[in-house]
Amino acid sequence: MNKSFFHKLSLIIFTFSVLLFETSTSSLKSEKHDQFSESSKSILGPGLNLKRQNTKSILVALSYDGPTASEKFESLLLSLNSTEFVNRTNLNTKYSILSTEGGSSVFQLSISDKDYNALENSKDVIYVEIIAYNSPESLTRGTLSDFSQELADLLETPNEGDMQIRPFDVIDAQASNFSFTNDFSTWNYQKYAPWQLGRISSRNSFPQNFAPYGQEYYYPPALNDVVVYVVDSGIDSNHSDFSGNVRIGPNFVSGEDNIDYNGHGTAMASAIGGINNGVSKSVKLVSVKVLDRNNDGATSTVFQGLNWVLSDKNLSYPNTPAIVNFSINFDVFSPSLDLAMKNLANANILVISSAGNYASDACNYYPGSSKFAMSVASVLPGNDTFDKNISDYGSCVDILSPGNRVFAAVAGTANQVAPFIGTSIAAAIVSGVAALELSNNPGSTADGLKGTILSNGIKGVIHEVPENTPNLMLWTGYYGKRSSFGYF
Ligand SMILES: *[C@@H]1O[C@H](CO)[C@@H](O)[C@H](O)[C@H]1NC(C)=O
Ligand SMILES: *[C@@H]1O[C@H](CO)[C@@H](O)[C@H](O)[C@H]1NC(C)=O
Ligand SMILES: *[C@@H]1O[C@H](CO)[C@@H](O)[C@H](O)[C@H]1NC(C)=O
Ligand SMILES: *[C@@H]1O[C@H](CO)[C@@H](O)[C@H](O)[C@H]1NC(C)=O
Ligand SMILES: *[C@@H]1O[C@H](CO)[C@@H](O)[C@H](O)[C@H]1NC(C)=O
Ligand SMILES: *[C@@H]1O[C@H](CO)[C@@H](O)[C@H](O)[C@H]1NC(C)=O
Ligand SMILES: *[C@@H]1O[C@H](CO)[C@@H](O)[C@H](O)[C@H]1NC(C)=O
Ligand SMILES: *[C@H]1O[C@H](CO)[C@@H](O)[C@H](O)[C@H]1NC(C)=O
Repeated sequence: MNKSFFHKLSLIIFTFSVLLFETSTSSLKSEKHDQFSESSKSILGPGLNLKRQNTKSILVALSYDGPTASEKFESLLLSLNSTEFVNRTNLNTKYSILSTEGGSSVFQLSISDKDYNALENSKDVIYVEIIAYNSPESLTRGTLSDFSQELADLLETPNEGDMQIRPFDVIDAQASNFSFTNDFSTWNYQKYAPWQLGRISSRNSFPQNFAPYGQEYYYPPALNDVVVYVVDSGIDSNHSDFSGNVRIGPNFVSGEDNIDYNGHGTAMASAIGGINNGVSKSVKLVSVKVLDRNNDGATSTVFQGLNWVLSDKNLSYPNTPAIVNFSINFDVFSPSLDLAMKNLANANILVISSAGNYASDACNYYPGSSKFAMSVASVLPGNDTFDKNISDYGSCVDILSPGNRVFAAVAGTANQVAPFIGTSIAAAIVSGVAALELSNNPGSTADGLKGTILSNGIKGVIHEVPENTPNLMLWTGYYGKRSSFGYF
């Protein structure tokens, strides 16, 4: 990406982590993706590298800021009276500084059990956290035959009403309070759009329309630039779904180059801002790589990625509101990530999170359960039914969005797409809508943005929504004419 590209950004979105927006010229956005896998919670990643049985890799946060932080930390280590930390001259080789932000400093080091216990009880320590490898829920890859089989079934038992191309002239009009113009003649139109885009730009569903690219997508003109940071496994910017709107940012994964070997980040970015598959086609996506080829990320790596986003935003767009797309779900609470989330909230950055792919109570996972996050659960294609096989549910869910067999780009290919399954891609779609609103209302606060998306959700149309879960379907506000639907 050349520099002028960035100077024009007005919004920034991260997929894994953060979406920021800015007010004036161009928009850049990126998203993170989520993934699911029942077996992937708290996987011990290949990089954990425990040196000895009784040694832990930890993060330590101190309530010190600024240049004295290292000094304070070193004297803390010396006060442990450990054979490991006897020597002030080489002490600085024993740890690294991850952050001196938000009134605290965070250090990473390896430490024995005994020293760990002593450290935990030290004065001035805010928290000590053992570094865990966390897998976001994996995105499952579906196949096109999932759709064609449905289609074949339909063709065998044709239902005239379902198969015809119908004029969509009866409009269930209802004004939204999105900041978009409701002169729909100025909106953009994508024929042969994937189902997820057809669904969010209509108040009505298209019953039994399983055609992969058989719907129409209407979306408002972008007035300001939006930037999305996709804090994820990277983005394959060479894929044809991206047209130069991707900036490859930093890579925090050691031992891997800055390529998306997993495909999660690329799918997220595509669902947010891909030319063919994305909700907000003019956003700029910034890749922040924190997940490895197995889609694992250490708490420390994720923490660094989120902090980088904060400082990059501060540096480049100090007065720009932002959104963070946090598609990674953890089954353990992490104090350092909580701190990062709090810093994002303080910076007026909305965090959009997947509810989780465990088909259980979203309140048991983080950050979906966090009050900082807007949490997204998943809806099936074709029949407006809650994805009860996979999606987390419950009172911690804020909104429902397409999350099963959502079409997005496949990393490592020139132009392949695939249907992806998981609440992270449902969250990516919400991020795309957030980016659309920001593009038209760059001054929106994080709370205002969340309020706008929630107040325009369609109530009560999704079937089989579990108890205590809001029956609220994502909607972009389009209620203009459609030419037709049902191209198979
Ligand atoms: C370290 O040794 C000093 C001096 O013997 C003692 O005052 C202090 O309590 C010891 N600290 C720990 C953590 O054992
Ligand atoms: C302490 O530092 C000195 C000078 O770098 C070194 O020679 C010595 O081996 C160190 N001692 C320990 C216990 O690390
Ligand atoms: C894009 O393709 C080029 C040439 O094959 C390669 O060097 C580069 O790493 C690719 N970029 C990404 C982000 O994968
Ligand atoms: C943001 O930038 C300002 C001014 O450059 C600086 O004082 C502040 O510490 C920065 N904050 C963060 C979180 O980087
Ligand atoms: C909805 O469609 C899915 C396929 O996408 C199917 O598995 C499910 O049984 C359907 N549910 C209902 C209630 O029709
Ligand atoms: C849900 O699980 C059931 C039982 O395994 C399966 O028959 C059905 O196809 C699944 N539905 C979807 C939409 O994946
Ligand atoms: C739309 O209405 C909701 C609920 O009253 C509010 O939170 C939000 O700020 C409004 N959005 C706009 C753009 O006016
Ligand atoms: C946030 O990440 C989730 C996946 O974890 C993704 O589904 C969602 O779209 C992202 N939202 C934003 C605003 O980037």
